[in-house]
Amino acid sequence: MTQDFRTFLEKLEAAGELRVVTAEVDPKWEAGAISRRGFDLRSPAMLFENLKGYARGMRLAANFMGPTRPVPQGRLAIALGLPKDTPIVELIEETRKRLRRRIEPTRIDKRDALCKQVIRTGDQVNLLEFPAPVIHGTDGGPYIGTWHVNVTRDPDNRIMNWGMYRHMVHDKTKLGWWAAPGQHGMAHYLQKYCPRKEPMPIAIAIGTDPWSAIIAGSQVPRDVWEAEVVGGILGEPVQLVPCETVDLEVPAHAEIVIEGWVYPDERMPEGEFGEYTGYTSGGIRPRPVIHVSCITHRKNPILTMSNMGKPWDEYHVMASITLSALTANELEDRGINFKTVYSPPPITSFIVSVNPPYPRYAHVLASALWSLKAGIYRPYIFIVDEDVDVTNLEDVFWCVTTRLHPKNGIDIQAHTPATQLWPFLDREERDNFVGSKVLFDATFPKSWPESEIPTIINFERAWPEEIQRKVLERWSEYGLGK
Ligand SMILES: Cc1cc2nc3c(=O)[nH]c(=O)nc-3n(C[C@H](O)[C@H](O)[C@H](O)COP(=O)(O)O)c2cc1C
Ligand SMILES: [Mn+2]
Repeated sequence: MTQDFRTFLEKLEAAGELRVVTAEVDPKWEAGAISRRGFDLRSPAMLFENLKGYARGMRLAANFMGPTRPVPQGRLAIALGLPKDTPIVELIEETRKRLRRRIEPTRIDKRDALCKQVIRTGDQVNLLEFPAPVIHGTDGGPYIGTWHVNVTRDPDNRIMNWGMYRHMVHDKTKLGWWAAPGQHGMAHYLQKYCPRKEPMPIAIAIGTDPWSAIIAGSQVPRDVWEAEVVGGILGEPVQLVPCETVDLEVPAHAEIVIEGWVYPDERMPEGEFGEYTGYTSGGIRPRPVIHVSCITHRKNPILTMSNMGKPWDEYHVMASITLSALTANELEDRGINFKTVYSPPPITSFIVSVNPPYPRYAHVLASALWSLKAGIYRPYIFIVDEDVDVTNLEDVFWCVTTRLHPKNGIDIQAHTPATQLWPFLDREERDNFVGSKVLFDATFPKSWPESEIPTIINFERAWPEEIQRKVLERWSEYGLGK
């Protein structure tokens, strides 16, 4: 099976989850608005084939990770090879299992790499050939990179890293870039290139198999090469091919590969951009620049876009599963007790169910969570008792608004790291990357004797077992339906 984006589109089509749009669509605003409306209606994924102002053969895919019914993460389930209606908890468990497996990538010959069907270097480089969408009506420009694999390399240990950071098009040969502090790509690697006064090589692989992009956009721990994680998820080695102008490797069958260099001290204004929090992201600011040295692509390339905003969007669909799974595995590795972890959209929180082994255990969980790379940017933590289904937000809200002691159950941590994207930050906090975090402990206190814990009034708990059994057995007799 070819590891590529088109194979995934075929799977979506087979499941009735894709439509080819042949009507002319303007990549400026119109495509974004169609896609956003599609989220609201839970419409199929979209492949736009006729883009206003662009050559025939240039295509744009949207909503391929958009929300579905009845389970929002149905397209991620399809990417896992599971039924579309697989429950959220099962998706997290399956992802946890596959994340534990690592398979080394293989290298294939350049002649066999579909991403090399067309190669443009030097004067031939022109980013404006591609139908980069101006997605939201509030965006500062066209974004060619909103769903892809960013490849960079640690200059010290030479380990390659995959991430996903948004890319605005500045002009024919320059891209913008935004990365939160704490991500490898910028804060970690670029900082290492600064004192050396050397440019940092970078490659952007757009339109890969779905898992390469999903894992690139997930908070995989530092120095774990995402290519090996993707191999584990797919159950086969990821196929890589070397770039043309930078010493990096990319998924061989990507639709489009952009290669380039980041000069440590250069900045250009980047933004505004609609973000996964469901808001604009806090303005136009000077941010790093990529000088493109080469573009390679498949014939009739498909540009992929994500359309972030108020839940649901693609980031919510994938990260609600991968963030939850990565975090659960890390807690398990540290020997921390918990039942289920879920990061619901807009993935600014964790909800954890647990039977606390001793009083104030919620603090152990919160400190562990906030110390994880996957936890730095989750400012809200909700700890609930084991009976609560963390993927059912009505259940969670019931618990939080009944068991959370308004004074004793809330703990605030001030002066913590923050991303500029948090809508609640004031200007000074945003400029200094400083914020606060809060723990809501909605478990009944472990210090209470059993007899003082209120009994839950639901079918399973408030009636004797023999009555429950009797009612279930006689249900059809009552004439109340199945
Ligand atoms: C669609 C999508 C867009 C994203 N855009 C950005 C971005 O612009 N900047 C950023 O810092 N993180 C962004 N992220 C999150 C990072 O990809 C994620 O934190 C990942 O861990 C980064 O990889 P790294 O840890 O190897 O640096 C995005 C994620 C997704 C799924
Ligand atoms: Mn990484």
